[in-house]
Parts: sequence; C-alpha cells; structure tokens
Amino acid sequence: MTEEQIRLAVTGAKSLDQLELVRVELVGRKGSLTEQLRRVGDLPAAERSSAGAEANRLRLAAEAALKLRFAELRAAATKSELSTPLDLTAPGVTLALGHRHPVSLVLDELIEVFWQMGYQVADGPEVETEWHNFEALNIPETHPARDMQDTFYLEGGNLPRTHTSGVQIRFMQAHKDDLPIRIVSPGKVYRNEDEDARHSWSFYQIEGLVVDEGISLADLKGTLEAMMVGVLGEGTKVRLRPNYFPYTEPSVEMDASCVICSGTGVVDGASCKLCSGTGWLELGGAGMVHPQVLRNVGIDPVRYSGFAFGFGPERIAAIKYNVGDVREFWRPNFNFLDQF
Ligand code: FA5
Repeated sequence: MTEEQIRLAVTGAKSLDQLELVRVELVGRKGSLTEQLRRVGDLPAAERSSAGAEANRLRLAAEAALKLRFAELRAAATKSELSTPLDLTAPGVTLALGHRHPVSLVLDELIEVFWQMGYQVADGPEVETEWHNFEALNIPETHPARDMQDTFYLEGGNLPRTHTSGVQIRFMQAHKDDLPIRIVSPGKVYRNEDEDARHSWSFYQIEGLVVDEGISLADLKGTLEAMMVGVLGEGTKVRLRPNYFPYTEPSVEMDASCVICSGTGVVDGASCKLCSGTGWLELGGAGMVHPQVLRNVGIDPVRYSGFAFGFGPERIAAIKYNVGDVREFWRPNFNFLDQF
C-alpha cells in the first residue's frame, strides 16, 4: 500500500462510523499495515531493516491522516447537530427513578424507633477478626456454638462476620469509660447456610446493646415490645422464651404475635399459614450481656449490667409485606422489587 492509497482511503470516509472502519482496516489488530509490520520478521535479514522502516513510516502516516480526518468529521458533525432546530414539542424521556429496598425500609423504621428512645447508630466492619466475632463473645475455637454459625474464613484468619454481635465488643471497648451505652447496629452478615425460604447465605441483622447501672430483663422486654409495636403496629405482643447464646445470660428467643391472625393462630376457621397456627412469629435472639463479656472488654460487671439483641430484618420484612421467601429480597427481580 502506498502513502497516496492510504490518504485516499482516509479522506474517502464521509462519517465518523466510516472512518472507524477504515482505521480498523489499516491499523487495527488485523489491519493491513499492522500485518505488513508483522511480516517484516519473516524477511531475510538483509531486507529487514529497510522493510521495517518503510512499514513504520506508512503506519505513522496512516495514524496522522486518521487523526486529521477525525478532527474534520467531528467538527462537521457538531456543526450539523447545532444547526438542527430543537423540537420543543418532542415527548420527553421518562427517567426511571429508583426507590428504597424493602429491607432498607424496615431497617429505617427500626432505627427511627430506637432513635426516639435515645439510641445511636454504630457501624462495624463486615470483615471481622475471629476474636471480635467469636472469642470475645465467649465462643472459643472448640465451642459447639460455632457450628450454628458456620462460615468462610479469609487468609490471615479473619472472616466475613456471621452476626452483628462483634459490634457490641468494638463499641464497648471504645466507650468503656464513657457509659452508658445505647446503640443499634444494622449491617450485612454471612453464613454457610443450606438456603431455604427462611435462610439465605447473606442477610442483614440489626444488633442492639444497652449497658448502664441497674439494667434488667424487664428493660429488655419493654424495649423489644416498643420495637415490635413500632414496626408491626399497635397491639403487637412480644413473648420471650428461654434460649442459649454463650454471650448472654439469661438468653431468650423473642416471638412477636402474628400479624395475620393477631395471635389467635386461626384465619377464617383454618390454621394461620404464616405462623403455622401457633399465633407467634420467631424473630430474633436476645439476653442480658454475660458478665464475662463485660470483663473481656474491661467493664466492671458488678457495677454495670446490660442487654443485647439481634434480629433479622428480612424476616420482619417478609412478615410485614407478606413475602413467602426471604431469598426473594436479593434476587435481581424488578417485578418483585418495584412493588415497594
Ligand atoms: C444471632 O445471630 C445472635 N447473634 C443474636 C443475638 C444478639 C443474641 C445479641 C443475643 C444477643 P441467630 O443466629 O438466631 O442469633 O440470628 C438472629 C436472627 O437473624 C434470626 O432470628 C433471624 O431473624 C435472622 N437470621 C438468622 N439466620 C438467617 C438466615 N440464614 N437468613 C435470614 N435471616 C437469618
């Protein structure tokens, strides 16, 4: 190919699209000038130097011509765009507006309830140390409670947190000389789960922690009641059942009265499907902070006591919006999500 042929090909392009085709044909990965340069290596040694110089010269000439033509065509395109009259009657483009995710809606409502009770919102890292996630919460390496929260481990021994309870530890460590503490901490957690309608491998939790002098189980129950009435509505009742967590003593499981059958277990003469006829919905764990956990972070358990709780907002959202499967919240299904 001669320099003249290159010039003709480039100036022959009448639009930016055509010019792009010419560019690919000449200097693209499989373009003729690129090939020419590549073939230089196959020539006898005596010819290589002059053939290489010629191939380079043509390639540089092509690139310069392409650059010049690009500037000309761009300027022409801008000029023609500016001279086209603006049609003010043309229909507008509808912008798709995003909206809050149902789990965020529930978290916001919960935070609002706690904010009114004087709580502050605390944050914690999603990648947590084993010590904060387990050991400081009385769950040593060999403790069977680790099985309930099986997870993935990262190099160096850290892990994607399995619950938000590690934030209790971090916050108490940072504020042990600045009591009382009243916090909630929403965030994502990760577990190696067998997924089903009530379990996904990554989900949200909202943790709560209060530490002060004279805090009792009655304070915990009153707080949980206020929380559930705030999110599920007036008349919602709360029931505490004995449970076990290594970091609370005593530990409880909290049930709220069913929003569908109002705690009767019966709808239209049949057993309520949402609560399986029990009248109660299991929503989270709670308890009085274990004295050893207070000691672990340097707080005197003789003088201070506290309560903590951890809830799953997906489960609350599923109940509030009557969604049968918590995994639905995290599928990329806009038909579902656009309902909120
Ligand atoms: C805990 O995670 C404790 N850390 C809660 C706690 C905090 C107890 C403070 C005492 C003091 P549990 O594993 O039960 O407990 O989870 C708490 C809530 O998270 C459950 O009630 C449920 O609402 C939600 N949850 C648990 N696993 C899943 C899952 N796989 N998918 C969706 N939600 C889940």
